[in-house]
Amino acid sequence: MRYVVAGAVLRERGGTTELLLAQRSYPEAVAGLWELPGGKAEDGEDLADALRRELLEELEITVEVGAGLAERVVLRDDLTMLARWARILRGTPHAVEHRGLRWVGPDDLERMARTGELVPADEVWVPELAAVLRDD
Ligand code: 9L3
Ligand code: MG
Repeated sequence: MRYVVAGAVLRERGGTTELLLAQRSYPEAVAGLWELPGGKAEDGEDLADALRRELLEELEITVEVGAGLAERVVLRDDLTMLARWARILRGTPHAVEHRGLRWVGPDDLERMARTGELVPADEVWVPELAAVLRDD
């Protein structure tokens, strides 16, 4: 089994919590849609290490990786995706591979889910993400 690990990167802004979304530039089917950034772990690679590596490559940020979100997503028979909470330790996110980046609150996130602006595979996380964004 291979794993894709995605980061639910949070920041605090003026007493509210925001989530980092990244706009995919490929493949064609999902180009323009927004996702939790991340990518495939190498065989045998620790999943937290894989997420730190992917976010450094894709966004030029160093993150602290926290707990996992509840849901896992089966992408293919041999490929499962999971998400971990993360916070930036160093750097400012830059869209190295993505078309764009944005920080969203719970209302933005839910609106984007309703209007089909999120990558379909990531929609399962919206209730948990929105709940934490409202709670914090
Ligand atoms: N994927 C879906 N949602 C995400 C991420 C990071 C990835 N939040 C899917 C898209 C690709 C596969 O996982 O089919 C590998 O991701 P990447 O290496 O192209 O980012
Ligand atoms: Mg990626």
